Amino acid sequence: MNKKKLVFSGVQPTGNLHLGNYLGALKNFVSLQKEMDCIYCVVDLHAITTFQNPNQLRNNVLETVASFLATGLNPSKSIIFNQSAVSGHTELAWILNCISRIGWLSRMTQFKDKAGSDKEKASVGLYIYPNLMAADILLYKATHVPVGADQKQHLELSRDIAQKFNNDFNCKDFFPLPEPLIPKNVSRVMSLRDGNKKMSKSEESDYSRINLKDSADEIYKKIKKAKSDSDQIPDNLKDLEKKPEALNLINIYSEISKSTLEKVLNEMSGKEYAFLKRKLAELLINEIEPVGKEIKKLLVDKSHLESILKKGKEKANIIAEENLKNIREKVGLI
Ligand code: AQP
Repeated sequence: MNKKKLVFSGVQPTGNLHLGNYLGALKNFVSLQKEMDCIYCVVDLHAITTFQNPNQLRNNVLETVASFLATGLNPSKSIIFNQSAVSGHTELAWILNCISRIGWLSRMTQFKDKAGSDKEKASVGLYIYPNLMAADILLYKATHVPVGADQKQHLELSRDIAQKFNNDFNCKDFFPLPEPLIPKNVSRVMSLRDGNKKMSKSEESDYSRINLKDSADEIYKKIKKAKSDSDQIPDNLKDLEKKPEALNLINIYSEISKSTLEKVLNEMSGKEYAFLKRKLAELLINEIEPVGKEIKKLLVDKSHLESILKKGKEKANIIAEENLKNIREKVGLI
């Protein structure tokens, strides 16, 4: 770990990873691993901010590691571990709880979405989750954080917390201000059932998302049933933007086919949605089915996945402890 730039990102083990996680985060994780030192974390402590069945959680942690490997992360290049295995995350989170402001947290839109209408019943953990996320990043003094657009606000909060720490303890540049790396084209993959909601693991309907473990048949059926309309595909972006579900399908198509939105609109305009859906299903099956097969293969050998987490934890802990020593000193903790 001698290069200056350092990437950190996390994924919650809250269920099957899906096309949104893949296009919004995992693909970026893999390409960054070629250029920079990277730390990728299965953020199990974030997952428990909403109730998780313990056995299910254990399985989901291993499945998330399998998904990391199946999409191309290499544990000898990147550090892969689970958050709860490195206690520095919670120690720094406490310190940052004392830096972060209630007013800042109360502006976080994800809390409002996840807590729903009865906020009094949401866990305190869900409310202070963005402070733990800041600790995850700052514990390693990470400079770059690849995330989907839904995490942009939390990243901005991490920057505010880092800046306030540096000011409060008079240590300019102690924490770098982490930069979000958000994919340009598909920063937010939307639900296949509602083009105004993001694709999400916790959405009730499995038809709202393409899971990385879905079979060719499931992918085909889900795309076929994806919400669209009986009109023809428009020939310009302005009209397309009035149809969020169609825009989502076209966005996914252009990303997977590595084509621009304009080119895709040229190819598709005037055609029925059934035509787009058939072509999109083919592309997705080509890209996602091999990943799903690899995840299933990797899950057969759980001890291999556990050993990756163990080695990753040891490497992560060395960096975390070194940084924590300096952080404690700055704060005045003996
Ligand atoms: N729909 C999405 N489009 C683009 N990027 C997405 N990400 C998640 N959904 C989309 C990105 O994937 C990374 C890991 O996300 P996460 O699993 O840690 O948490 P999340 O954003 O809360 O994802 P889900 O699927 O919605 O999980 P649940 O339902 O458990 O809350 C992040 O970089 C995220 O931006």
